[in-house]
Amino acid sequence: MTKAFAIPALAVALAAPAVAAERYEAALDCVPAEVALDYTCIVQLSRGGVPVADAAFTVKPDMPSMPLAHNIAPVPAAAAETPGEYAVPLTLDMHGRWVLRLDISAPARDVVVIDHAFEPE
Ligand SMILES: [Cu+2]
Repeated sequence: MTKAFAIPALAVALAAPAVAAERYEAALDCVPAEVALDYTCIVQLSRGGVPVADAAFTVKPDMPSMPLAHNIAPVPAAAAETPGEYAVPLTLDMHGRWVLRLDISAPARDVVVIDHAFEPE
């Protein structure tokens, strides 16, 4: 009985280094706030399909179609209640297609870019 439990635990321990080498993945869900061009976004951060809790990152929006037109400062992400979910309040300059650059500093450095169309609702 004890051995049956010990084997899965060992398998997880051996798999850990492989997971650590994988890139982060991010899913994005943004809801327009009451003020025009304000959005409340939730980022789901994962690595190897596993939610990443206790991450530190900023989100910088930019418009690929309008180089140098916008200069929005990076917004720090705040951990939400669900592990792996982060709240990011964004105030944009206009509607349209934006690219969000996630600059992740912890638990491991990485950059993830998300393409997203922000439209009025
Ligand atoms: Cu623009």
